[in-house]
Amino acid sequence: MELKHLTKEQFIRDFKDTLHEEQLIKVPRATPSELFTTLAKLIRKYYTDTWIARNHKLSGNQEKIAYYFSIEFLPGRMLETNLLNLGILDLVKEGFADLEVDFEEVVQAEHDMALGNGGLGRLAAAFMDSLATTGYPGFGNGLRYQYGLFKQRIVNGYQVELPDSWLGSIGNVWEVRKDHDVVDVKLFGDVYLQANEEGRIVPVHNNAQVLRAVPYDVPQIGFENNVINNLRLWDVEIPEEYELYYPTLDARRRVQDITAILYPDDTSYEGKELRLIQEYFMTSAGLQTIIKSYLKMGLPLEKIHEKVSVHINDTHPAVAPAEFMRLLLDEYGLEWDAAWNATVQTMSYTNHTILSEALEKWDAGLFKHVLPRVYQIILEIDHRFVSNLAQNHVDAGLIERTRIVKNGQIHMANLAIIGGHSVNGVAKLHTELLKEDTLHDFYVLYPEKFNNKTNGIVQRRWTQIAAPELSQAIDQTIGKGWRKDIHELEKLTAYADDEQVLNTFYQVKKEAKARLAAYIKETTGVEVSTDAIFDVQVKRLHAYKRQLLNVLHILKLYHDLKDNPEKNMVPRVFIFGAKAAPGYHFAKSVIKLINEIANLINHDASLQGKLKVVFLENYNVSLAELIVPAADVSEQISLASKEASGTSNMKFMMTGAVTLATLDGANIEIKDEVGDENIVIFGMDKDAVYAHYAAHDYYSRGLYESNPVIRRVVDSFVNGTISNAQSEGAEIYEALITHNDEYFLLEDFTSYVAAQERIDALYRDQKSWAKVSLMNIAKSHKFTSDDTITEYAEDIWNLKK
Ligand code: 26V
Repeated sequence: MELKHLTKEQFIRDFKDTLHEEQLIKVPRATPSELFTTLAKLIRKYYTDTWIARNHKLSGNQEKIAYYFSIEFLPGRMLETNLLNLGILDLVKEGFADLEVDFEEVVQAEHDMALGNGGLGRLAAAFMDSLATTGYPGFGNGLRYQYGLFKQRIVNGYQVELPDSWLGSIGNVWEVRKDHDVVDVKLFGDVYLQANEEGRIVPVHNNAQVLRAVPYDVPQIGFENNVINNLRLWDVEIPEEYELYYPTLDARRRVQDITAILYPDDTSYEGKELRLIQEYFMTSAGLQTIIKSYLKMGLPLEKIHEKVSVHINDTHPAVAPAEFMRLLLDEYGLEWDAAWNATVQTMSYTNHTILSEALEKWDAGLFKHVLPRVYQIILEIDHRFVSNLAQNHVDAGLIERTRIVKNGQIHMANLAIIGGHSVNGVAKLHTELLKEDTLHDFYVLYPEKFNNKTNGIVQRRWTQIAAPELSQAIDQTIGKGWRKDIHELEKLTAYADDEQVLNTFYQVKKEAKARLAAYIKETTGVEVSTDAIFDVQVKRLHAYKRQLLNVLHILKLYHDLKDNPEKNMVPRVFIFGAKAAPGYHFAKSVIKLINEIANLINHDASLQGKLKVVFLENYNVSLAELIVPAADVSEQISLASKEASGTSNMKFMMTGAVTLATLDGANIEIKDEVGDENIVIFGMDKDAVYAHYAAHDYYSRGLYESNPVIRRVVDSFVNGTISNAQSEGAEIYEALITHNDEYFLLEDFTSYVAAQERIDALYRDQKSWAKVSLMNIAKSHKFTSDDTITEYAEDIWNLKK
């Protein structure tokens, strides 16, 4: 179906027909959910031919394909993105207006697809969009969890987690189940080696548990280019022929558990058997299908790397090199050297955190029990790695530090690096730190494997969809070309002193703030003024991200205002959104404290509305779309060196917030783009942080005792200032003083306060503020994931459009 020629009238007819056929009703009676399902079904009809054509073309052309393996994908809602990318978003909105249907209500009937925790999963989803938009053949491979990231409720100030049953009664309207592509995955059992008829030594795998992997494809529609790629998500089923092995409901449930939930923990690595099974299940299923479709081209397997790239997103799919070896050796009879060469050239790996605790290590006994044959192969890879280096007289200590299997553990990052040809970090500083610190030993061995790929965001979602008024203001200023070529945003720099333009953008921000203010009022009951600075920190709750530093500053402002109610300051609304991992005690205490401090401050009339604190529950992609365009200040205040990149920093910049940041992750590259005058930087840099580590000279109690401002703020956690949070307050006090403030909040506090004062001063001068804001929008095009993915495609995967 040629959507180019679709008219509003035709759309309305199609929509009414579909509603009639599918739901047997007319528009006025339909619920938002029925309207949503109907619209989704109609859109599917519109794009199906394009999707099929794309799949045919790719298999016919024999072009190289990249497969992005990720245990998380976090797309959020798909309806508006799909409509936008098909080029019919405005047409549908107009059609619905004619039908007197509230389009926004229909949008909200879609449940967020939240199969990810945070930045890593959102990045994977962004890459899917950008692969389709740039036209590269790139497919996603992941798990179809029954339950996504938990739904957060705040009860009495505490986080409570509820299951996110995102498939609900509608299911996933976009997916297509592909029964013809099922594969089997084997777990457990015993393996021994035996000579076959030809005298080849082959493994015999007895008593294995056989599971069926069933793929569901979710279309990834490129922006106005007729390209549709697949995101393939695997579900688990019991093969019919093995049903007798699962006679009880309990036994069946244990199988379903494999794809039941997304692990909600990004704070501590747990060597759980079920998680290992999840990782292996999606990796094995994906690799099996890849090999099968490669072989259909009639090409030799030892050259598979010429047509296939497999990308390992963080260590979760890092069993891939070993599983690929298993398939090539055991299932397809390749010799070791040919298989290893193909494997290394096929695989590549992205690291997403410098925290070495985050690199997965599996207990060798557990691994051997679950994956006996893969374990043997890993031992062999490790053995060859060690003896090869030893023959080349590599330092024994270096070999020991980089080998895969040691001290009863399997080091998955080591496998991903040794078994692949590329390792990348996600921002310049992060990649430098990997080279000089976290992965330094590998950098010594394989300098040529290391490269940087700074993260990016899908600018279309954060402007055209989340900020329609802003997008119109950009249209009016520089024309519509930026919607197709984001680099045209640079043209905005010519208007940095144009008062009329600045004023328009200032008003646009106000409108977004008004929308958020209404939501805040509705969900929390707190009234906030759009004349106040909207100061926003939204991201996972993590000690290293330092939400607590933000809290310390709020307490300082509170004390200042209590001392002097006439204090001259621009009113502030501090807005938080953050989920804590369910078992992360400290993070949950910070949430409780934010909520109690909000209670204290929001109910204190003596503050004259100069200070408000809001914690918005259940932060997710859809809520981000409401919050981000409404922010004046973007808080990116992690301890320098800890935030690999950050991506919300890019989203805020793109919608005209001023970044208040440490020199960490991609903040540094944002600063390089906008210049020192258009960003507010504070705190220690990475060298200062590392100097403390080297000298072991950080002493928070000293700062606390010598600085009365710090002392007063810290004391308010334990002296009764904050009600209903005694134990949490004591815990924070302990972390800061007794446990020596692991993330150096107290040292950065003073420069953070000064930076906040610079924000206050800048905001008073409306024109200067508007100029900084505009410059941020103008320079944000640097961070489009379309360009990031182009770099992956060209430098790592070697793809053609
Ligand atoms: C995991 C763990 C596990 C063990 C202990 C500490 C710890 C800390 C963080 C994590 C999360 C790692 C994966 C992740 O989500 N990384 C994020 O990836 C984003 C996309 O590249 C990036 O922008 C964020 O800076 C990075 O935190």
